[in-house]
Amino acid sequence: MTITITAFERSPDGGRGLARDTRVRWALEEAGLPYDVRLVSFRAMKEPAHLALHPFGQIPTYEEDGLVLFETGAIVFHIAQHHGNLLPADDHARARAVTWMFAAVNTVEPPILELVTARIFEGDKPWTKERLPLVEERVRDRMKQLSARLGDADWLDGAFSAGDLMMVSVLLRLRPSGILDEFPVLATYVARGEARPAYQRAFEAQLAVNAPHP
Ligand code: GTB
Repeated sequence: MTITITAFERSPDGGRGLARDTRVRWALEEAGLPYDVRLVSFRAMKEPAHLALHPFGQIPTYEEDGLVLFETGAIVFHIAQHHGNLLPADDHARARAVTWMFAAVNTVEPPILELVTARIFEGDKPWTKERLPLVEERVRDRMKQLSARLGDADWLDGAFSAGDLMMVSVLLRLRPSGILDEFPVLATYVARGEARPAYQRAFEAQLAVNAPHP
């Protein structure tokens, strides 16, 4: 079985873990699965060969034995279902871990992406000064709720799961705004995720792609 994923040839963050191939690499590392990476340029992403894999012309994609997947939630779920220890065996615990995966991409990630858009892509618009505080408040509301739920637990529901992998990955995107650090429970949770050896390997592999070549 050969697994191939796609990633940015040059990531805008210099390969510092923010592009979404990181979460797929992390899941593969947690599952102990070797994988190949095909690097794609922004131009190649919009060409027919890549669009055949990803209808929206994005990274990452996942190929395994004729199976082609896109959407990181679906990819991580597939990896977790078939390999490794990312989903509990108990039926109810498994359903709850999957619930956290959905919560990460469906409830927590949208306001964070809205914030990234407001800060970075719309930062120079005249209305951003008024809009930004509203967007930030929506993010803070979610963080308060998530922080209250996590409390002093290490992970969202018992042992580390694909739900935590997705949630930590989503929260990482918030760090550059400074808002993550306003919530020590969540900042510590993210740091706990980053400290996992599998995350470290994924991060280093992505960074290596983007390191300046001599
Ligand atoms: N919902 C999809 C998923 O989860 O798989 C979203 C995939 C997606 O947004 N992919 C982005 C992409 O291909 C890369 S991750 N963008 C190119 C395009 O749409 O043309 C988003 C991302 C990019 C860069 C940084 N960064 O450098 O900080 C962070 C996150």
